[in-house]
Amino acid sequence: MVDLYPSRIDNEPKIFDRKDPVVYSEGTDLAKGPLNREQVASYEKNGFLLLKNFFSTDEVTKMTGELNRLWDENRTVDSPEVIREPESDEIRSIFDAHRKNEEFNRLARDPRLTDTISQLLGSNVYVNQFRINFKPGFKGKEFYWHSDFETWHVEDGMPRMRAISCSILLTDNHSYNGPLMLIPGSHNYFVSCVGETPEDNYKSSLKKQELGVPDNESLTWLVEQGGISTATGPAGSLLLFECNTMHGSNGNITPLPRSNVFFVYNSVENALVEPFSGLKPRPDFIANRNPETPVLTG
Ligand code: AKG
Repeated sequence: MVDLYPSRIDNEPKIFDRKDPVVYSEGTDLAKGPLNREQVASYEKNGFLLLKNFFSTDEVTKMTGELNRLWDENRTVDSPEVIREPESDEIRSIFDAHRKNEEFNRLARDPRLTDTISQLLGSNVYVNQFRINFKPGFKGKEFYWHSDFETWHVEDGMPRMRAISCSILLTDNHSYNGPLMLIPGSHNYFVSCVGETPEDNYKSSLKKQELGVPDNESLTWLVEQGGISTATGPAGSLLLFECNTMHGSNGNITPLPRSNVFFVYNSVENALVEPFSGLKPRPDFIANRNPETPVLTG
């Protein structure tokens, strides 16, 4: 397959124009919702959309209960799905919990999410990845700037930009406890990064990403074009962001934890192929290579 978005190949970083639509539905399919015209236009322009108070207080209480349970259960568990902070044993992320946890499994199939993503991606969708990012008070470390698509393309073989992350805020995300920062409009450009991907890069990159991150000049250019937005809001808010939107977050030195869950939905028409790095694919708990067992819509 032709590599439309080559990265980690050249010695010099480059910026390419996006070659894919941002919103795939058209006409009556697009108009039937759930998002209204203004919301779709805002998502298309900025590469993300924040829907404050999307989930009810009861729903947030249930999800938070599960989150705390997963945190306690995995505190000392040595499992590949549980990623720890680079300089401590605190949990940084838990992957794939939606396959075993009833509440997150139900949520992954919630039509309020899947219908919205199908509306934007113009097809049925499946869960390509699920992760919880804990950012505990005092100790939660940063996530450096990156486009998820760059990694998913190079390391997982995602062919086109046709995937969306749904991030559910499970604690209040303030300007000061490490909320997600996004560069509006950055989804329209692909930053081709430098560096060669080693085998099993994910074992270090999920703790601290050093490859597949943009160079300072490209990042400065993107920020000059679009500025920086922060996705702040109360627990229960929903952030949708396009797979190529440049984003990152600072560490959390406040006492207030910041925990968010992420469902990544991919179009069934964009199933993963061989990684463009030429290396073996990352494990299934990071990238689902089997859309036939979808969490689906229609
Ligand atoms: C990632 O997990 O790839 C992120 O960029 C999340 C950053 C965050 O949780 O602040």
